[in-house]
Amino acid sequence: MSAISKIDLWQVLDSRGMPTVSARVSLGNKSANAIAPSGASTGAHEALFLRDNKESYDGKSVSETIALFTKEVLPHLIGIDGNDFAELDKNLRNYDSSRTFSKFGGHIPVAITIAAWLANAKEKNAEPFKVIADRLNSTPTLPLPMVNIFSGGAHAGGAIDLQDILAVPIGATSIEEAMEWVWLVRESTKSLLSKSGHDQSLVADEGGVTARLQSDEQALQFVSDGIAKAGLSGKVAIALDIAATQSFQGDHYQIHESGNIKKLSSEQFVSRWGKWLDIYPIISVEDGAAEDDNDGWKQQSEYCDRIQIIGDDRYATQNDRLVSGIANLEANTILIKPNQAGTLHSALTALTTAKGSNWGTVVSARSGDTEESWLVDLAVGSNAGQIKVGSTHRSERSAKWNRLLELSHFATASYIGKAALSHVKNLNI
Ligand code: 2PG
Ligand code: MG
Repeated sequence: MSAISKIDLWQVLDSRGMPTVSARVSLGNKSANAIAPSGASTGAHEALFLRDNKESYDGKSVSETIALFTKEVLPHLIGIDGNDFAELDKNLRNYDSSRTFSKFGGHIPVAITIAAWLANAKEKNAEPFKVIADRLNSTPTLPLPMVNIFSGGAHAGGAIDLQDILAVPIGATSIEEAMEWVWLVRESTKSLLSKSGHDQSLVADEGGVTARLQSDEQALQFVSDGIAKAGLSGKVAIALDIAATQSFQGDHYQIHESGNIKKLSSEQFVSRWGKWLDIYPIISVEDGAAEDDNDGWKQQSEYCDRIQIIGDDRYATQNDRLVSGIANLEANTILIKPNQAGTLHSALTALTTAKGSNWGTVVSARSGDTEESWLVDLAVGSNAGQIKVGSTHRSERSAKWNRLLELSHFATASYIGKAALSHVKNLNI
């Protein structure tokens, strides 16, 4: 037992300059900080990020919720065993019992529970990943990275509809080689875009390249050509985050092509990207249908043998939503974002359920992230297999890759590589 002796909460800024919360949890004479990330393409089922909607920071501040939480909840958390993630989760939910933490928001509980884990590691004089590995009884493993190359959607002012086109270095045998390969793909894609007259002086929210193109498929072609130009065909594959919830208009999807708006039925929307699987080296599709479009999810399940079908908004790192997805055989992989769940314990519960059903797990950052790198320790310690933190560019992204490279340098764990995709029977490459 290691009782929480103090918790401090204060307002800081994330990578998009948006106010967020930082927590410091003290266990005995050890303390650690954690900052809550936030998304742009948030789903209806995830824990809320509540902003004050007052004058401060043009309505975006979080200081009022912090003050309210500090008054109403914090005193009740003092004395709780900070090593007991489940107990901390239970106590936090006592004061905000809705699944989405609608009273105080999920940003405060996630910052507190992550900080408690990190303080716990300091107390034990152990690396944070080791604490997670011991907790889950798992073998620490360096994950296969999924790296953003081209951004669109909510991460790039709607340059194209697709949110992310990512590179997956399936042929690399070390994390060092994997990082160099995806870096080369980004450079060659950028140079192809530049040569075609698309200004490349700016980067998107997650550090990816972007351009206002005629269609999603044109962007896909650029990345595919970028892989070939880098001499990495067959060694680097493509993953898509379609973020379909963003294109869904209640009963149809709306996309842009050659300057025109097109309305697509659920069936047409899924078939549209389904055809790309025969043309491009796509091995993974995230949120290929909107979060509550059950027909779309049923239709895309036919691709489970060829690619990873990942649920992000669909499951929102919520265990019960995942359990139904597993029962429906509608996908084979879950994205794990701690702030969607609202607490570390809940995120680990979903991750454990997924692994227990031979589903893939991809630990993911948010588009509004921070300079912290605990996400890597979470992925390594839980043997998640895969990690997605955006591009190689921008410090909040490189902070995570650099932690991964640090763990590799000190031979902390072995690199999983392509084996992370062993839950897909006949990989589409
Ligand atoms: C996603 C994430 C990260 P956001 O959709 O997977 O890329 O984006 O944080 O905006 O939800
Ligand atoms: Mg997503």
